[in-house]
Amino acid sequence: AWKKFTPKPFTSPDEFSKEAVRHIETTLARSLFNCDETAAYSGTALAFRDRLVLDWNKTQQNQTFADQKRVYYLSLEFLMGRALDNAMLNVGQKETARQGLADIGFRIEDVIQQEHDAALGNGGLGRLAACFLDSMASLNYPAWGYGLRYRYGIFKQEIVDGYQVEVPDYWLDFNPWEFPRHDITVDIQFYGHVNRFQDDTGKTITQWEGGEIVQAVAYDVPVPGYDTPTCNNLRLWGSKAASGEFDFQKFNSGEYESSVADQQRAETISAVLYPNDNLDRGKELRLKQQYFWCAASLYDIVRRFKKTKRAWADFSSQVAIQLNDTHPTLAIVELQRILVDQEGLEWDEAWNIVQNTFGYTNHTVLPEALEKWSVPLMQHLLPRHLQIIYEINLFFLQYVERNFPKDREMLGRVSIIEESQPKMVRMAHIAIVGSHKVNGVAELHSDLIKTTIFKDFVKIYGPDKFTNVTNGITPRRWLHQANPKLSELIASKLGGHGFLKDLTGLHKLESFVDDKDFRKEWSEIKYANKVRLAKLIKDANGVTVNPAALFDIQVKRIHEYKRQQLNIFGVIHRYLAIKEMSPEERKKLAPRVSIFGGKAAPGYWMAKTVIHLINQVGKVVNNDKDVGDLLKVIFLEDYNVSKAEIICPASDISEHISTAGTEASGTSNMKFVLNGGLIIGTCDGANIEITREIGENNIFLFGNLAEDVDELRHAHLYGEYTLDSGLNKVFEAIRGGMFGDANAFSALVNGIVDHGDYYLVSDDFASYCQTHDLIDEAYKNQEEWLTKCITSVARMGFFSSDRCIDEYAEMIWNVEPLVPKENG
Ligand code: 26Q
Repeated sequence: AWKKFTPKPFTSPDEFSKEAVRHIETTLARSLFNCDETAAYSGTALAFRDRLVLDWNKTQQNQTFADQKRVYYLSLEFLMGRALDNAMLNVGQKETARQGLADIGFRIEDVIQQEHDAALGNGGLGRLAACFLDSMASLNYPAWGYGLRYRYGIFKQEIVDGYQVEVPDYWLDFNPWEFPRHDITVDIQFYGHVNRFQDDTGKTITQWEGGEIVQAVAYDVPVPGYDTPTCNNLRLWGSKAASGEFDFQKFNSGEYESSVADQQRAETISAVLYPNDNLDRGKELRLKQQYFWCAASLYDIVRRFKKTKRAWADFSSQVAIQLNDTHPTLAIVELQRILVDQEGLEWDEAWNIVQNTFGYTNHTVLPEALEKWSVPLMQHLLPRHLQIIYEINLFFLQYVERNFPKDREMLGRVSIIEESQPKMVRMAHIAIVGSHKVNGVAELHSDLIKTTIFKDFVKIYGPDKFTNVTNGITPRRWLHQANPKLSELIASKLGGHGFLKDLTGLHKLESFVDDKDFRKEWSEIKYANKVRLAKLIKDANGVTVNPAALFDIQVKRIHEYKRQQLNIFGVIHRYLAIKEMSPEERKKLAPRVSIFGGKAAPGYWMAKTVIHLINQVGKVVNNDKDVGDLLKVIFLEDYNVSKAEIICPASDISEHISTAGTEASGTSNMKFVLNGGLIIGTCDGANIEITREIGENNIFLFGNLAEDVDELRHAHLYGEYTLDSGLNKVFEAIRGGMFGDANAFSALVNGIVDHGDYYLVSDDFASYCQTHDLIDEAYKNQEEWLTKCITSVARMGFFSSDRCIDEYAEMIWNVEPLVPKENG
C-alpha cells in the first residue's frame, strides 16, 4: 500500500545538504565531481521546493472543501523576482541552508544569485501584483493569481556607448518553481462569425462559430506565505496550437511544414511581454494576449464553481475577481457571454452576477495610458464580444438617459464607444460599468479620478462605487529579505519578528531613537549596505564610489512624467556650481553619488535620450579631476527586482519627483523609507500619505501642487512664463557641447524651452535645487539625520501590503481568511 509522504522541516544542515545533493545527483543527473554554483542553486531550490509542494496541495484541498469565497487576481504582469531566498525565509530555514551550503563549500549569497529573476512585468503595477500575492498567502486568504506565462519577460537592458540596447530575456531554461499542467488546458477561439437562430421553443440562440482555436496550458507556481502553511497558487497560461483533428489532417496530407508554422503562430501569443509602461499601443497581438488569458482564466474559474453544484445566483458570493488595471477588462464581457450564450441565463440576471463579481483598480490618469481598441479590430478578432459590448453600452446609455435627461452631452462622454474615426472601445468604461467597485491606488489619485477622468460616472453611480486603497509593499521581501541586518536589529529591539506580520509594530522603535548603541548599529548597517551597493557599482560600471558620500538614488521606469530629466539637470547644475567653487568652498560640500536606474520602453525616444544624457554627464563628471569624490554620476544597467533588493537598503535620499498629479501612487518611495532612507518628492501619489504618517520634518517636499498644474501648463502655451535662470545655465552648458554632441539632446531641451514644458520642469527647477541644498545641510548633521531615518521607519507600518489586502478583502471582495489546518 502507498504510504503518505509528509515533508518535515530539515532537522539539521546536514539533512538539508543531503537532500540538495540527492537532487543534484538524481533529479538533475549531474556528477558532484563538477558541482558548481549553478548546480548548488538547482539542488537547493529543489530541496526547498519539496518543502512547499505538500503545503501547497494541502492548501488547495482545504480551499476546495471549505467552500467559501475565493479571490482571483487577474494581472497581465507579475514581477516576482527571485523565489529561492523568499522560500527559505518563509519556511524559516535559511540559516539551516546557509550552514549546509557552507559545509559543502558554498556561500549562500552566491548560490541565491544564480537564480534568474522572474521578470514578467514592467514596473510598479507588476510588482504590486507580486506583493499582493505574498500578502494574500501570508494572511491566509484563499486567493489565486492568473497571468500569462511569457517566454520572454521584460527585456534585459544593456548600456552600449551610453545608449540603451534591448536584449531578449529568455528565462525558462531551468525553472524549478513552475509545474506544467499538461492535463489542464482550455481551447480559446478567435475570429469567426456569429450565428443567431431560434430553437424549437422559439428561444434565440447565439453561437460564435468558425475562426481558429489556440490552446491554453496551465503552469502553476506555488506562492508560499510567511510563517504559515498556506501556499496559494499563481496560474500562468502558456499558448500552443490546439491538437485537434485539423492538425492531423494537415499532417497526413503532407502539409507538415505548415502545421509546424501553425504551431509557432499559436505559441507567439504568450511569447513576449509588451515592454510599455503607462502607454497604450493598439497592437493586435496584445489584444489577443488579453483575450486568451481572460478566457482561459474564466473558463477555469467557472469550471471550479460548477463543481460545487451551486446555483448561478451564488456565483458572486463564491467568486471575487479583481482587475489589475483595464488589461483584463475582456473578462467582464467573457463572463457575460458564458452566462448568456452558454448557460442560458437571462441578460439582466447574468449582468447582475457580472457586476457583483468584478472590482476594477485604476493605476493611471495619463491620457496616453488609457486603453482603447479600435472597433474594426475588435469586430475581426472577437465578433461576439463586440456585440455584447454594444449591448452593454445600449442598456447603460438608456439608464443614463433616463436619469440625466437634460445632459445630452454626457452620453457621448460616458459611452463605451468613442465616436472617432475609426470608432474606439474605451476599456475603462467597460471596467467601470461592469464592476461593483472602482479604486485608485493612493488618496490623491483616487480623488483625481473622481474629479477628472471618471467624474461623470460618479454622478451616474454615486460616490460609493469609487474608493481608495492606498498601495503597500510586502515587508518580507522589502525589509527582511533585502535588508537582513536591519530586520535583525529591529527584531532584537522589538522582541522578535512579529513586525513582519503586523508592520504597525514598528512604532515601538520610536522609544529607541535616543539609544546610543542602537543608533550606532543602525548607522553601521546603513554603511554596510552602501558598501554592498558600491561593490555592485564597481563591478558593473568600473567606477569607485565613496560609501561615506550621500547616496542619492532614482530608480524606476524612465518616463517624462517621472522626471529623470529634472534630476539630471539638477546634477548638471550642481556640477557647474562645483566647477565655480573655490577649494575652501568645495571642502564644505558633502560628497554625493547620484545613482540612476530604469528601463525605457524600446520605442520611447525621449526616454532613451534621457538615459543617454545621464551617461554622457557621468562620463564627464566622473573623470573631472576638479570634482573628485564630490560628485559621481552612475547609471546602473538593467534595473530589476533583485537589483532593487540591493539598492533600496543603500540609499540616503531617493527621488520621487513626478509632476504633481501624474504618479498614481509610486511604491518604491515606500521601499526606500522602510529601509531607513529619506526621500525628496513632490506632493504626488503616496508621497502625500507618507508625509502624513512620518511627519513633514522627515521628508523633503518641493514643487508645485496638482491643483496648479493646469494653470501653469496654460501659461507655458501662451508664453506667460520665463525659463528658470538656473535651468537656462544648464541648457547653455548642454548646447555648448559640454556633454558631447548637443544635437543629441535638442529635442529634450526644446521640449521645455519651445514646446510647452508639459511636465513643468522649469516651474519646479528652482524649488528642486533649493531642496537639494537643504538636503546637503541636513546631511552634515548626521545625528539629526539618523533621528529622522529611525523615526520614519517607526512610522511606516501603514504601508504594508498586508494592510492594503485587508482593505480590499473587506471593502471590495468580502472574503475572509481561511485558517490552515494542520498538515498530515
Ligand atoms: C497598456 C496597453 C498596451 C500595452 C501596455 C499597457 C500598459 C502596461 C503596463 C499600461 C500600463 C502599464 C503599467 C502601469 C503601471 O505600472 N502603473 C503604476 O502602478 C503602480 C502600482 O499601482 C503605481 O504605484 C504607479 O504610480 C503607476 O504608474
